[in-house]
Amino acid sequence: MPVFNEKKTIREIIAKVLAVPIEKELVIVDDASTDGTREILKEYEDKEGIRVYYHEKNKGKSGAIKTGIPHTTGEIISIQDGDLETDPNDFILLTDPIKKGEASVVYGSRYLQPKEESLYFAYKFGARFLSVVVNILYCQNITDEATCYKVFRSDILKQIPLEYDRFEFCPEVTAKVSKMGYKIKELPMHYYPRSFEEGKKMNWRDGLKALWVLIKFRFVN
Ligand SMILES: Nc1nc2c(ncn2[C@@H]2O[C@H](COP(=O)(O)OP(=O)(O)OP(=O)(O)O)[C@@H](O)[C@H]2O)c(=O)[nH]1
Ligand SMILES: [Mg+2]
Repeated sequence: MPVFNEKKTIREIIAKVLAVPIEKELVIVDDASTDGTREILKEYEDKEGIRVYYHEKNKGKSGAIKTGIPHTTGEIISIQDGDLETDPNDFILLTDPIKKGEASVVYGSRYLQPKEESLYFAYKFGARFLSVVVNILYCQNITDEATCYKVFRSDILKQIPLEYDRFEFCPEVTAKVSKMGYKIKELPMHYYPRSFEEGKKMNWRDGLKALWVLIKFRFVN
């Protein structure tokens, strides 16, 4: 769980993750939060099943994920954001194909659920457009490249050298698992989008950067 300034939601999302009836550990990386999140996380340091790590300087979502990955011990790794946009109960469905050996990489898609929701048109358009780019450049068949529910067999994720630090985790990991030859399986996930007022921080520049990263890794190793 990469976390940056999520004091309003951090307690609730941790409780929700812990309540999911599957065997798990929660590795939290605080990305040098300045809003009091860090102080809240201190309370969780000794709690069973949770480990907390802290960045001294803010790096970005990918940077926090990179710090967390080597500290995981399970057979499956999923990213979980520190906000309340997702429902951790979806992990039951999303981990199932990996447990059964039917897939190695599973993405939750916000666009495969019957009640599709996205607060801002530009985000939806951007996510769909980036998915089409992935499908063309990397021969995948996905609808939601930017989803935060990306679930991996952990040996695969641990092999991937991640270069970027900010929001490039999604395009970089998608490009790299594709180049390793893995077919991404998509399943529906719940999604409760938050607004900028509620703390959303991504913007159109992150979308352009994602496009650039997808094109770059198609042609460069
Ligand atoms: N914006 C931002 N988020 C960070 C950073 N470091 C870690 N994060 C965490 O990364 C996650 C995603 O950030 P969000 O701002 O929710 O981004 P989003 O627009 O919902 O995009 P998604 O990645 O699709 O969830 C959250 O859990 C953040 O707390 C950082 O430096 N900036
Ligand atoms: Mg979010």
